[in-house]
Amino acid sequence: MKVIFAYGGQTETPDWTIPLQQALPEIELFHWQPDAPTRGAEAAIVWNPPADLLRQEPGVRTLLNLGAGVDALLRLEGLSDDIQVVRLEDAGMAVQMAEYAAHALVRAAREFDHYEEFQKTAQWRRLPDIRRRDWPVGVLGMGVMGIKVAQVLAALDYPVAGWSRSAKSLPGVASYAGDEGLPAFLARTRVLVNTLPLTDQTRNFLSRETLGQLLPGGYLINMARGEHLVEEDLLDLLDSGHMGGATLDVFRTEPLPPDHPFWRHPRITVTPHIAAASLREESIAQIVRNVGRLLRGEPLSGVVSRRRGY
Ligand code: NDP
Ligand code: OXD
Repeated sequence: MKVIFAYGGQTETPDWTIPLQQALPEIELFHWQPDAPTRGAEAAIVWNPPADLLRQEPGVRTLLNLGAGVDALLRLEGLSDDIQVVRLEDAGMAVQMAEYAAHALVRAAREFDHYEEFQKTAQWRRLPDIRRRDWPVGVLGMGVMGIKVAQVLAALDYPVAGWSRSAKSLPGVASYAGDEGLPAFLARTRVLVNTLPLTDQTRNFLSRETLGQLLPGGYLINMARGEHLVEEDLLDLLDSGHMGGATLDVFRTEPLPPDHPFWRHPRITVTPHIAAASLREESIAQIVRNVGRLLRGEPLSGVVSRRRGY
């Protein structure tokens, strides 16, 4: 079986292809090259593939994504319904997402920004102790990422709830589900952590309407996709004082343009889409297992539902 490797339009990524080829001697792995003749690939291993991938290789019937989110992949030109899209499951990312959320939450709740300021003027000054019950956390999306985030924050003794399409049963984490569960979930939440996939249902989800229902002093941690957030609504809610701050890892336009107001906003922290990186060894191991299943005609793990969009 021939498999094409296309990583963000780059033609050389030996770090990944050499171990993949070594682990899978039964496949012929080749790099995508712009304007190359069709090689007859049946599967493709991709991250941000070039738009003409499927035109160049029309025989591809399986796309193995080197990331968890498949929103960009589902917009790929020529993606017919009979092509299966497969994502990475965890691959070392969930614990990093949890770490990122924990860092942002603890920094806000324990007021570490203030202590940083005090240090600049050598002030030995103690702020009032916090009460965890004043910082209830709500995790949007209780999949591979959301569950780990919720578990880690609950282990720090913050009151934690999760919201997803279907209800979950997780010790120490309250579960809210579907449209019916949303108002109560938002009304008990101060720190909202987003781990939803980007779909037609979740685009622009973080808006005046939803963020406006958070407890006063609300705080947003967006680690999922920039298109979830209506940017002007967040800025308005920060200006009005309803929201206390935000930590944002993902943006509608990446890289975030230098003149974007988020860069200089005193209560917004920006990071460059680094909440979690798929770990090379674990990712390669997952791809190898799935290609093995493909060769044996078995169902793959991590297949995306085209109907749900995740
Ligand atoms: P999963 O598919 O495992 O989980 C998705 C969760 O979202 C599920 O709990 C699902 O509910 C819930 N959900 C989906 N649609 C809705 C909806 N309309 N209403 C309510 N709940 C909904 O995804 P992952 O946890 O693996 O990844 C989540 C996202 O995290 C990725 O799509 C990606 O965008 C982002 N990500 C960002 C990274 C970064 O570095 N910034 C790194 C890795 C991922 P149910 O359980 O009922 O199906
Ligand atoms: C992913 C990401 O979806 O890094 O894996 O955002």
